[in-house]
Amino acid sequence: MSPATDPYAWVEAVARTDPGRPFLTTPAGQRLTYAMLRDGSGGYAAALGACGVVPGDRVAVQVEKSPDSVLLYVACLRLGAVYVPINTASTPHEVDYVLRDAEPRLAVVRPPDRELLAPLAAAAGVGHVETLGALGDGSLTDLAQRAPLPTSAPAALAASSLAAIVYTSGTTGRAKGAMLTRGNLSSNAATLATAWHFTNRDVLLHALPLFHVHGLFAAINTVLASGSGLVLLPTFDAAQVLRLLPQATVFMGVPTHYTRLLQLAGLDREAAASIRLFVSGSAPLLAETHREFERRTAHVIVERYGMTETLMNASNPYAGVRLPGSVGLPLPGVSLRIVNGDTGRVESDPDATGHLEIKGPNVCAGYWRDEAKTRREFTADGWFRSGDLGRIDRNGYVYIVGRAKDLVITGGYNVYPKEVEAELDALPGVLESAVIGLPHPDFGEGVTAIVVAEPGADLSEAEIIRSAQARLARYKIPKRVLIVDELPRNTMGKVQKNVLRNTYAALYQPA
Ligand code: MLC
Ligand code: AMP
Repeated sequence: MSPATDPYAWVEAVARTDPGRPFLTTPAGQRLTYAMLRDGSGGYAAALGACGVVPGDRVAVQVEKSPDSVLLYVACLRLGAVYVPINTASTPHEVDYVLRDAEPRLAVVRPPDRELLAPLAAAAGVGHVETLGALGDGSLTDLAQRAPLPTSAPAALAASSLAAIVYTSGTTGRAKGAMLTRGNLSSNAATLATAWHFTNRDVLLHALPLFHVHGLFAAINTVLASGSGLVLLPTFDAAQVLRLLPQATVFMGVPTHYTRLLQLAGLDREAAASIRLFVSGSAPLLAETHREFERRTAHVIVERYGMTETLMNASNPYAGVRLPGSVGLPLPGVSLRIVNGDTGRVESDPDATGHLEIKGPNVCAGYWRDEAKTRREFTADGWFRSGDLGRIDRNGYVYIVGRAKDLVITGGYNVYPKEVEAELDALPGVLESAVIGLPHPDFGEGVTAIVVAEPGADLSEAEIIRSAQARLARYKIPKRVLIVDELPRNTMGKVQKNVLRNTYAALYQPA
């Protein structure tokens, strides 16, 4: 790992000492060395400067994954601008919320979206809207090519300065921006590079989206921290991943990636022979997937545990026992504790189940412009309340056993039922709804809505899904909507989601 401790300084250090070192390749034949990463990000940094972006300004980005989108991210690191990634599936309604909340100086969008999003951006007070296309086309690229390259090295930025705001929905249904500092990014990436034995000979096969902490920080920053390279795929396509495994040494994915790979007959020892490390995270990896993957490839997947607000917290060991069903040991420098939900006391008994709390240099600085939520989610002594229920065994292995937060994780994406219920309840003819996650063979959990119609209303599943699509990103749309006469309630009148989950547990299971 490079001695520098800043995510952009890693780039400069490798570009200076080993400029021709490969950084990124694509199946289409694009190639970037570390020198090209430095210069290309310099071009985009100059383009940002031309739009008036200065350190601390937010840059909101909703673009397709491409080498240029990586250059844009690194340009923000280089300039000290705050990168605000937006899911490419987010609807204009959802983008509007982020623009109003983050108040970016600049929004970078896909070329065809400009017409639709520019008026929203203007109404939200965003000064500039530029475009970046999947092929490196667009007005921001034009600016980057015209702007003179910076001649001096970028100023050093404090570890405490903001590097990114990543929006994550919450139990209230409104998305909140987790404020991640340069120190959060660099400490976590350096820790992962060491824990996972990255060297500059590694090549990461990158099939994750770039708008979440998994694909962006756990993957890209760990590559930067170790001066290694990556093969960048625009999306996850199981057959393509299988074909390209021989070009790589590391693969990181969500459990759905692994279950889809397992469906391919060609996944065997030979196909995975060049890989030294498979990592899974963002959602629970079923022990049976873990075992089946080992049977087919002789590789034991390293499962790890992370969150938007904390980056990576725990990982099964590189050298040592990788336990199926456990997310491993707290990463060096990260502390995890279990707190009893009734007494509020820290559990000292190994194996006691309770609320998982996290402390360390990986934990975010709080929520953007939301002190009340920041106060709620952190304890007085500075621990972050994860909202996950867990236990830690006597050997220090951490198990996620459930969630205190009402959350569905589908294919590695978080969906907060409250947000979906609010949209469904607003539809004409809907009296009330309950959104739950049910076991799903592909996505792990399938978002499912149980809906009660207003008296006399004629609701159909297809119509409800169609109406919701106008407002919510497609991964949040219920895979099924079941229309019922009433929702089960306890004596306090609270909807019993556990009863619904039990009643419909087999909904997505093959007959
Ligand atoms: C796509 N769809 C999903 C979905 N992804 N629905 C539910 N859950 C998902 N995750 C929808 C599509 O919009 C489409 O709907 C339909 O499902 C079929 O699409 P698909 O072609 O099968 O989906 P695909 O493009 O292949 O995407 C599936 C996927 C993708 C698993 C490859 O979702 C993915 O890359 N997930 C990774 C998420 C991730 O990076 N999470 C990290 C979060 S960070 P329709 O209606 O159009 O037919 C974090 C912290 C940590 O959690 O610890 O890492
Ligand atoms: P996000 O807010 O999208 O970053 O999602 C974070 C949540 O994903 C965590 O709070 C956990 O609930 C879940 N998660 C991440 N990794 C794992 C894992 N390996 N096993 C179980 N849950 C996980």
